[in-house]
Amino acid sequence: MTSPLIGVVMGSSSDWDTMQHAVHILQQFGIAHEARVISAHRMPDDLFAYAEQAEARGLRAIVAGAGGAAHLPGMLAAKTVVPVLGVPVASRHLQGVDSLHSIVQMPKGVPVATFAIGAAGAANAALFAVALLAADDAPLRERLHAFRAEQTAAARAMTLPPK
Ligand code: RP5
Repeated sequence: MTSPLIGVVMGSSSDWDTMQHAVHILQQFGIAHEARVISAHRMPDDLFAYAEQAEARGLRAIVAGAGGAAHLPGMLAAKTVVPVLGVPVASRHLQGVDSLHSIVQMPKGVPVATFAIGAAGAANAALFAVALLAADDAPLRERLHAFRAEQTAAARAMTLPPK
């Protein structure tokens, strides 16, 4: 079995609807990855263990999604130098603005790269992880160029309803 290069973690199985978009991108690019639920406040010891082992396990980035008082990405980043890409999951009461502020407002010294709320953020976090890996993987970089070219072609082919 190939060792995962990218970890996708989330605070609850209820985050899967959002975080599956990150996993789909990694599958599309054929990136070895793993997906796990690690709740910062319900499984703090597991969070610490995951972060402490991430570097030795060969993880190159961790995509971490959580909602509400979303401390999972920040606490992972506090315990590892592996880049953490944070995805704010839309919450029921504040629609993810709480998650976004919790993740993006890291104090100086421990960065979390923060993406958009919801599915777009999850997909973009995974695409960013692919770009990180592509820095020293020429075939992967070619696939990333092809992915962008497909999007360009699709946008150019867009039509609007007649007047
Ligand atoms: C956070 O609380 C999770 O990331 C999730 O977004 C939110 C709600 O979790 P559940 O109550 O659905 O398990 O920890």
